[in-house]
Amino acid sequence: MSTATEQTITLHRPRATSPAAAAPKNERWSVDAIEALFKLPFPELLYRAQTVHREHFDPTKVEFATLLSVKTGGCSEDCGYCPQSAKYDTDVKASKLMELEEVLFAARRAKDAGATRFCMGAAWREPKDRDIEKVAELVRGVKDLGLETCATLGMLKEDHAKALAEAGLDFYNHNLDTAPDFYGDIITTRVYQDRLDTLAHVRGAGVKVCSGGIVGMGESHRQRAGLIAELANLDPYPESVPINNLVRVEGTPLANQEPLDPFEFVRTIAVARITMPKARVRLSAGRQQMGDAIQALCFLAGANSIFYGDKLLTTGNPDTNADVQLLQRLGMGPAHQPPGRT
Ligand code: SAM
Ligand code: DTB
Ligand code: SF4
Repeated sequence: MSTATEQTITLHRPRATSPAAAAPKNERWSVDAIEALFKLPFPELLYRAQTVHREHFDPTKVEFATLLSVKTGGCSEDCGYCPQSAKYDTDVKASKLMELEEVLFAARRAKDAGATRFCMGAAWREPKDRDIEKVAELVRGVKDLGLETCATLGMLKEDHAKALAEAGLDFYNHNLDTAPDFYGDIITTRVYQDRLDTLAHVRGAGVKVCSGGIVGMGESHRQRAGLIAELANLDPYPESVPINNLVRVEGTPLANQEPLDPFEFVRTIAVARITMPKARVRLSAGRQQMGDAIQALCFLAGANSIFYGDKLLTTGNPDTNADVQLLQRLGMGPAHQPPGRT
């Protein structure tokens, strides 16, 4: 068994093509090796993460992805973190799928504000045939605006993945959420293998995979390593890896969960960067509660994507001005300058 301290960092040449152009290839990671990375002294871990990051990306550039909840609340699943589950008494009101024009209005606004990717989320266990037809229409419309498209609709069957691919879907987001041995503590209405099957259907249809997880749900140190091992050992590993810090929402079973040490969150980003060198590692939910200094550390640890816009799905996110200013203060900027901006 190799430990992280023994492991040498493989240095790759920066690629000529865009980072998401080809599916990333894998090195196999043991949970032990990943746990050893987590245990490195903080400066050593960040140095390693930065070294890997710079081999593949410009460390001053951050991708902007905007989220829109196209179908909110009333979900039949019991995910313990989620304010959209019908099983919990939260402030979220259930609504039906948004109309095309409403979605396009939001997508145009996101593009004008500088987003390059538009991610549509629906509070479904899984979409039905008629839902897929409607979402395919949304995907075509958003794609026509010149944005990258992403959807997160729950479990996806093979034929549904193909239909979305044909409509022009670039990415599908479906998170593994946590380690296999902690999963049953958080969700009982579906199993880990369902998640892996969905990711296989997405890959099979030629859609790029966006998959990550949530930390701060009461998982152990080893279980955080276990989540990263599952993601890094997907072959190929995901092109996008959202790392969410639990947003504790009143009414959910995790509302009173003890917050995670913010440095442990930064470590999770660093370990994701080291084990999935070519992925976009997205600093996702929880930024509003995190403060500028921890976000800056996350960028130093290799995060190079954020959700951009003042709302995630149902909870708050820093407003776009705050994000632009934070990046300016750090001498950083968006990965793709929108037309007309300098
Ligand atoms: N219903 C679909 C599904 O579960 O795949 C799509 C939407 S679901 C809200 C997308 C992801 O948001 C979840 O997998 C979870 O990782 C993340 N999420 C939901 N609630 C969260 C919370 N309170 N804090 C952090 N992340 C959360
Ligand atoms: C992901 O990993 N995080 C986003 C996106 N994918 C869909 C969702 C975060 C949701 C946070 C809670 C809410 O706003 O409802
Ligand atoms: Fe439903 Fe998705 Fe929330 Fe789970 S995470 S309750 S599947 S909306």
